[in-house]
Amino acid sequence: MLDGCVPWPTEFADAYRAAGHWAGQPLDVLLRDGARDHPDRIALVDAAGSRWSYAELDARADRVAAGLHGLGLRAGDRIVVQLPNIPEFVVLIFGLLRIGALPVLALPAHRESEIAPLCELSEAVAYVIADFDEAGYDYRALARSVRKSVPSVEHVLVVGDPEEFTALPEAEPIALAAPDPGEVALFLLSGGTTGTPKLIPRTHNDYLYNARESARVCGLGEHTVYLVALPAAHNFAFACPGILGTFAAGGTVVLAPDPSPDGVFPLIEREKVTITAVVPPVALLWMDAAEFADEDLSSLRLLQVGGAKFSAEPASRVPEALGCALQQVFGMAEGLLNYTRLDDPAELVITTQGRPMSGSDEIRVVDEDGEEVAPGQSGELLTRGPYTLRGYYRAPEHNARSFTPDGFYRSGDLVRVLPSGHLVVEGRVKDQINRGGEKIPAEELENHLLAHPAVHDAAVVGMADEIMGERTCAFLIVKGEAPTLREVTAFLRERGVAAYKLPDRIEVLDAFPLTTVGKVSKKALGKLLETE
Ligand code: OOB
Repeated sequence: MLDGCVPWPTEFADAYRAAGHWAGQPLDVLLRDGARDHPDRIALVDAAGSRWSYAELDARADRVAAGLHGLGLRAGDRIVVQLPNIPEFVVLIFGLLRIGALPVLALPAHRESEIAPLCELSEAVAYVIADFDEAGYDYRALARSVRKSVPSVEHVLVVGDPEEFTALPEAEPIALAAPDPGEVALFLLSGGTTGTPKLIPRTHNDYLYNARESARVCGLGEHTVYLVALPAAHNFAFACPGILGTFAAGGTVVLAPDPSPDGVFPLIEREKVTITAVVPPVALLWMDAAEFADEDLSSLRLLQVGGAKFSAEPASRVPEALGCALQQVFGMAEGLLNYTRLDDPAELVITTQGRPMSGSDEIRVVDEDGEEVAPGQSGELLTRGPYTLRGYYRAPEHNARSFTPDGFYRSGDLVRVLPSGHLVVEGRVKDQINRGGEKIPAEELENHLLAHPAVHDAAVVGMADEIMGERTCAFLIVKGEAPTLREVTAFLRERGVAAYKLPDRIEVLDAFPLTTVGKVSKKALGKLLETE
């Protein structure tokens, strides 16, 4: 495996192959096979209504692959991709897979403080952006500063007006060697808990299994019309089953620019969408909006909800409010996926976050000492399996903490396992805030806050919120006059911090409560918010 990655031990790799999980094919077969078996079927539709058949998409991916090769991109090169939900995202990913170059999937919301470290860590040779996003943000300005601070970035490729940069290149298709299926195909971003980004290597074998098995578990088929409402680059929308799973099933992918009911409902009606995936706050919004909507949503069969805990009460209202079934999904970019099944009793679908996708997923629930808890008791979820990473990219010290010696990933999630094998997520032990599915590593935000001249110390915690699940509160110890929330967020924006990571509230204290070993007690800080 690529230098800086941790491979599965041989006996595990052999077992996953023997079980048929690892097919020994490049991820790219998802499009190649579709173009061969049903060339004229529609693979992709954008918000404006443009359509590409499997054959057309395949041909365009070949042309982009040749164009990228012509620019000098080669197998093993890392390319940071930051695109909205546009057809070029799909074309580019397959183009990169065909030359064996490795996409690093950033989110459209990321800004300089996320993109620059990402380019640095991956030693990216290229950075791909759109000219503008829906709200008019100009990514070329971001690219200018990234290029200045990260010398490895030779090419900035732009979908739209490139200005001084390069347009996404296309050329006559060329013959290219197929990549080794055991190798890394792409990198996903971890939600993270530390001050620096973590990259998750996903191999052809493991991600192909992730997509195909998700498609099977979620009942996808050739009549599936999957709506991409979340960012396409997020694992959930990309491969759980998402875009890749829909291609695996020979269905149609429809791209929505954003998840607002105004944007999405007309698309559901126009394209007769059958399935989509959202985070809990979006599900709540859709349920409220559906009551007054004129659009016909009756094509919708399944709403997948995940990324953060979806409470039982709204979960129970989904079928009535949206006229479709609910599936709860508890997943992570690191690998493990839990799905409630289509034939599960309603009680399990409403009150659990699903059970592991694969029979080869191994689950352990442990207490603070790492000892397995009694069945049904709550503890930290550890996992190992055919599509769960064995280590983050180039992060040996972090890996020593995030994995057990026998290769289990420490998820940082508190769960309890029911006799049926279904998991209930009860909380978390990792220092991260989950703001409606968007993950904020506490340490990273604290480091940015500490850079403010009036901040002596900072500790961020989540505060319960009915819609978002959690919002972010920054506790500060200040030097001199305390800054206002407005000043703090303006300062963070100036530093290039993504908008979703900005604190919703600040509280100034004289001192932080400490634990018995003298660390800042986030538990006690959380209690301060509860007792209001
Ligand atoms: C998904 O992936 P990530 O990498 O953005 O975040 C993973 C973390 C989990 O460790 C857990 O803390 C939280 O997000 N989470 C949930 C959850 N789904 C994810 N917490 C409670 N209930 C749920 N249903 O978020 C992700 C990846 C693939 C599919 C779905 C979600």
